[in-house]
Amino acid sequence: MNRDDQWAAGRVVVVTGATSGFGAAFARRLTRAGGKVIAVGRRAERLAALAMDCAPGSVLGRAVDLQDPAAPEAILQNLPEPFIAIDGLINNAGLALGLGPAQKAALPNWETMIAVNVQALVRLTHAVLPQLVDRPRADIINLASVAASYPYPGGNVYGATKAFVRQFSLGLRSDLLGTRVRVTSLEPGMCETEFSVVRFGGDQDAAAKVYAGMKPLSAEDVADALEAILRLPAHLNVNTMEIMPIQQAFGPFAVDRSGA
Ligand code: 8X3
Repeated sequence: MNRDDQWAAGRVVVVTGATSGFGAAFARRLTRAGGKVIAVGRRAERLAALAMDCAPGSVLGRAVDLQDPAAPEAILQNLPEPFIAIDGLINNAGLALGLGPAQKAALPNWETMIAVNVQALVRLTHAVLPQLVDRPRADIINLASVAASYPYPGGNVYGATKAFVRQFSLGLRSDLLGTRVRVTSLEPGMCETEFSVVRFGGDQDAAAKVYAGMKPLSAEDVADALEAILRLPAHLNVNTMEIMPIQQAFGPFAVDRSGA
């Protein structure tokens, strides 16, 4: 086995949002390469299906709702021996709710995005960090978004939560100087997963329109990016990585020309 093939071998990685999309793809990728995954998600049956799909004994499912303040404890307590030495945390769980203007948004949608994308992420990171700093090598990969850096109409609180994730990741880099913990803010653009179905409250047609006539990223593409980051030598930290489909780019500034 050469050095590159060992990028996940023997590692124990917590992956949140593992029941679908990026999270499930990350879990499959890590376990295929010899890693062990503590897979976190709300739906126990999906976690069981994921475990069946991966190498026997390589996935430990933790069915918890990350909005519960007790979630980190529930994830980390009584870990069986093969999963004790956590050396990776992939904070992937997150969601967008709504794409309407801020002045018409439902406040509960904003609160849920903040609870999952920000609050739950910092809680779990806080709980896992003391273990990571003791490892000879460890990684935190936080799933932000291109929406962290580029505002777009209707992105309001979603983009703001992802800007938090990006800045929190960079802040962690500052604080973790002197440890062997690498931190990356991974920032995908348009990707066809359940993301848009959730954003539009289950409206499949509205979700499909988002990707009409273009080729979005897939969860496997984002797993490729994750693998590329983790394969890099341990002394090299990717601070941020933005990826977009080639058919997505930036627009001009919007101007209101309804009269000066
Ligand atoms: C979502 C990326 O470009 O669909 O995180 O807003 S985009």
